[in-house]
Amino acid sequence: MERTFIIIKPDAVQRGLIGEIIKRFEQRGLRIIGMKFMQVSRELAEKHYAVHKERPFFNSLVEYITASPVVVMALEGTDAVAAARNTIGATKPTEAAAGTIRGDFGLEIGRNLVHGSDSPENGLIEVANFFTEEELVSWERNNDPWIFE
Ligand code: IDP
Ligand code: MG
Repeated sequence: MERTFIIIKPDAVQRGLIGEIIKRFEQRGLRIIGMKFMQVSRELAEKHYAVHKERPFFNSLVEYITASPVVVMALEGTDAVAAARNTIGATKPTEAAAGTIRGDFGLEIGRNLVHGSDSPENGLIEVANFFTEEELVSWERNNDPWIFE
């Protein structure tokens, strides 16, 4: 089953949106296999956002993601990467569709509330960057057959 990695970013945590955001992934049918509340170190932030290292916003991005605690999640499901990104919405919140997390709660690209992996390969890499194997739980939900055909 495909995996994706989610960060409920500092702005969403500060704004009391943790439950609201978890709810949306849960109701989408994605299965939580890992979740924790944590402070991201500068080192881990730079690793996570390494592809953006040369971008002008890299420093502010690292500042943003390390500014206060986050909730990280590993999710599993059918096309989990695409499903999660559709639930999150476009990178620029003013361009994100209403009904998405960014479209419902955000205005600025540097305060866009949530991270979601952009490919199945990166989903696996990012989950491994933030979780140990012992922190991930392999389990079956009773309603899995009613969500995964
Ligand atoms: P994504 O989060 O939708 O996958 P990416 O292009 O991977 O978007 O960018 C990673 C994060 O970097 C974005 O979520 C946003 O927080 C930040 N970001 C992207 N582009 C800009 C920009 O032009 N200015 C400031 N921050 C940006
Ligand atoms: Mg991205």
